[in-house]
Amino acid sequence: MKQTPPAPPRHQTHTHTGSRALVRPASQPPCPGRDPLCTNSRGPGRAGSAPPAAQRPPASSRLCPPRAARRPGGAPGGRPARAQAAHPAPARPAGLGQRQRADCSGSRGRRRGREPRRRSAPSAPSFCGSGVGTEHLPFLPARPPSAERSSIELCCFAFYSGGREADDEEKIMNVKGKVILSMLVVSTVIVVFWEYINRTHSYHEEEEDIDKAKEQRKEDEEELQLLDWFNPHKRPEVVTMTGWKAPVVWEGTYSRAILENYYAKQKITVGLTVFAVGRYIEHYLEEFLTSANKFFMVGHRVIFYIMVDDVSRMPLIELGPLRSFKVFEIRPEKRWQDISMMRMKTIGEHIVAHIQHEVDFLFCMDVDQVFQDTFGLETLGQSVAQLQAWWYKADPDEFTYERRKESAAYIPFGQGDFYYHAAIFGGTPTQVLNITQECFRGILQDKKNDIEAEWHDESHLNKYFLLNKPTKILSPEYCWDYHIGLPSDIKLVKISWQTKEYNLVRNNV
Ligand code: UD2
Repeated sequence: MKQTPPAPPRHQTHTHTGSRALVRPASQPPCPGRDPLCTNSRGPGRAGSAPPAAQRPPASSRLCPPRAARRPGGAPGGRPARAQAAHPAPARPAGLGQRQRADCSGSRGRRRGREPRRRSAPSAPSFCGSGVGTEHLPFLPARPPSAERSSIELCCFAFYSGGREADDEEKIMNVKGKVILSMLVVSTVIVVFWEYINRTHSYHEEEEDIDKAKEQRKEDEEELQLLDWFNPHKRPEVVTMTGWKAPVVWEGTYSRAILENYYAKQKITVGLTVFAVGRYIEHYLEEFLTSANKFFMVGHRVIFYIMVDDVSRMPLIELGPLRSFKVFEIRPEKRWQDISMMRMKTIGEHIVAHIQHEVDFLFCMDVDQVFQDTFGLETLGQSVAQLQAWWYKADPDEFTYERRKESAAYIPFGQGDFYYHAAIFGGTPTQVLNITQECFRGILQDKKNDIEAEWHDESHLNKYFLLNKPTKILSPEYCWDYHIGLPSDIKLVKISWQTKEYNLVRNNV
């Protein structure tokens, strides 16, 4: 099945989507009229422009509907600007209407100024706007004050009354408003606190899960060592075991059947990062991915992490079952040396951001190479290094290590185990994170000191593996250059170098 590359999961996009989801619609009209609680007491008209009493329904029918019907979105009209100013943007929990009621005292003040104290002052407290205010009263049929009060009171807690009784009621309503407001504040605090507790809890749980997985992987690794998957004596003509007892995997030294049986229970996922910037996309990427699809961890779940500087130029690739890929757009550096070195930074960032949760093992490879045969389970380990094809028989003093003391990659003569190739390295996400972070630290230090290691990221990688011995080493069969020829110890080439056409693919040579 042809798979088209998905849109690169740019962080901005996620962030944008996320924040959009959080944003409340700009205007949520609570209900028509100026006040959400007294909505249809006035209808859409402005204050002071109420229809004559004859045209209006009797007072009882002007009672506010049940609160639910007056909640945001219930009717057209929208909340007037003034009301919005009194209730700024933050989303509120249930009980919004009550809060609004408490805030409505603003309209009361204004009203008070226009009406004689005798009539309006007591009436306003919890009036919630202009619905049944003093301006209405002249249009009301004449009724005894008590009847007037009781009917209007039902509506919006507003009523017309004179004297001390009304003053008392105003006070009561003020107190009620304050109580409701306090309850709202307390409940908001509780909700926020609850959310915080929940988040912290799930974060710790996640951390614990990761620790458990790490522990489990370590146990698995130890268990694996007891299995008879590796026999160093099968290839006596080459180095198959390091001084620190790490296996050097050559064709013929491992039993893939034992490993398949062992990993069948584990259901592992293996990641593979590859970078193609500039002309490396057209020149190498398709062949690399097509061959990786065919030979990399066949029968196991694989995620290809493809870093390009232009996603629109991604080749269409046909992936087999259990294979998926993620494409990321990265910023291209001007110099090829920086493109190569900055991979360390980018890989580290992606491990932290998501890869650590997605795979059990991770490999990082150059793009200018092609898989030729199965690159399988025998390559998996905590930290895996690759022997450089041109140097695997040489004496360490001949290696092209960085020899200048000023560089962070410096390795003095007389030291060194192997010359490792930066075109392939891997391990568990934690170990690869450490590798990339340490190498990038060295690269940055060199930049600060105005020095660049002779073989760039590869020099820093060699320094890293000198100080932190790899737990597994791959023979040059895993990354062979046919320009060397085909000596008898190279039994089966798993990956081969592409011809280096630097003048065609690099921006600067
Ligand atoms: C050698 C090493 C390589 C690295 C480099 C540092 C081999 C096969 N590889 O590679 O691992 O240590 O030396 O000097 O010997 N890239 C781009 N666009 C560019 C430049 C680089 O995508 O314009 C990426 C690409 O994935 C490439 C990798 O960086 O495979 C390394 O660059 P290179 O292959 O040009 O460097 P090379 O062959 O000297």
